[in-house]
Amino acid sequence: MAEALDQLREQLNGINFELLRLLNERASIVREIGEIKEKQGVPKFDPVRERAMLEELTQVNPGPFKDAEIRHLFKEIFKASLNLQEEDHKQQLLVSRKKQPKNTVIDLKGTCVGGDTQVIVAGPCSVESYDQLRTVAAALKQAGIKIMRGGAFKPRTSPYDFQGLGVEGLKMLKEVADEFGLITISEIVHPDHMELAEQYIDVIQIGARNMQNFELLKAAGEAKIPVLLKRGIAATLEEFVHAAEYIVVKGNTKVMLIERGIRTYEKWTRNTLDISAVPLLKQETHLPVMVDISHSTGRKDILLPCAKAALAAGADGLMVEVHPDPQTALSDAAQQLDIPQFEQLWSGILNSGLFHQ
Ligand code: PRE
Ligand code: MN
Repeated sequence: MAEALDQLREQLNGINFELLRLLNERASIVREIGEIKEKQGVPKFDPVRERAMLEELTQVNPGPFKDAEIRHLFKEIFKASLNLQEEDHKQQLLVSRKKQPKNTVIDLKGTCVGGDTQVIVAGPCSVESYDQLRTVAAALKQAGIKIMRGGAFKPRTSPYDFQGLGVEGLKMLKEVADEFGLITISEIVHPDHMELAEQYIDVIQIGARNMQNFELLKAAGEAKIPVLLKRGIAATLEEFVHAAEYIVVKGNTKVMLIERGIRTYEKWTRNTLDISAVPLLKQETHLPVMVDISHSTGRKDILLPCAKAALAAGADGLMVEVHPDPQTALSDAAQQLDIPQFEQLWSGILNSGLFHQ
């Protein structure tokens, strides 16, 4: 008995190998057909041809497989064959790893993002005063941190909330950054403001609410300085990656992505930090990927574990909001760290062994 079973299995093994060989031989021919169809500009999917083949096969089917099973099996083969043809000619996005296997590394005045080292971007939610900016800038400088954020144009949920200092805010950022030798990031909300950005800041941020503002993305694609693109509050990774493509296709290849939490039913955090976005974006694109631990959580008490998770997942950088006196902040008061809290977070990050400078 046992011997018969072994023998039958041995026979099946042989058939499996034969089927495997035949399936792949078929696939090679399918590929050649795909090439011809591509040249002729005709659709790869040919339901008439598929139906004709199924008809022929069921007509000569000797069993024991029923016609329905033969149809099912061959439909799977056709589906896989079609996938192969489409895969061969799929237009690869410029931002995709398939198009460019090597990481894009962005050099910000000597500080590289997307290479072997990580960066941290810190600063207030909004630019409010020279005093405020100088206090933060001094703390960053002291900590050896090079990149400062600060919002001048604030797209707020309510029109009655503080809307930012506008151009004045950008000028203040530049003055203080020059004084302390820092690199600056600030959000731009209007396509006409790209030259203004080039004049006063080092990196243009496109905010979450504008991730699919296509005219703004196109304008950022024509700008001469790098862009930090935030993931929209309800954007899929597919939409996020395509938003980045809008910028890159216009010629600006210096794009960094930043996961900033997505809207879910969870209320204990402001948004839900989608950690899986980090390895997925690193895998599917060649762009630097950062994580905004402040806006994703909206809290101050879980920043270190979230920062560690982001770094462990492969993030190229972190963003965190810091304000000299968060209670009086004109925006995002609840989530901004004061300077001692920030210093504590920073030493936790440095001691984690996950941050390489
Ligand atoms: C093939 C693949 C996809 C089409 O939908 C129909 C048939 C197949 O696998 O047999 C091959 C093919 O492209 C073709 O015969 O035109
Ligand atoms: Mn903010």
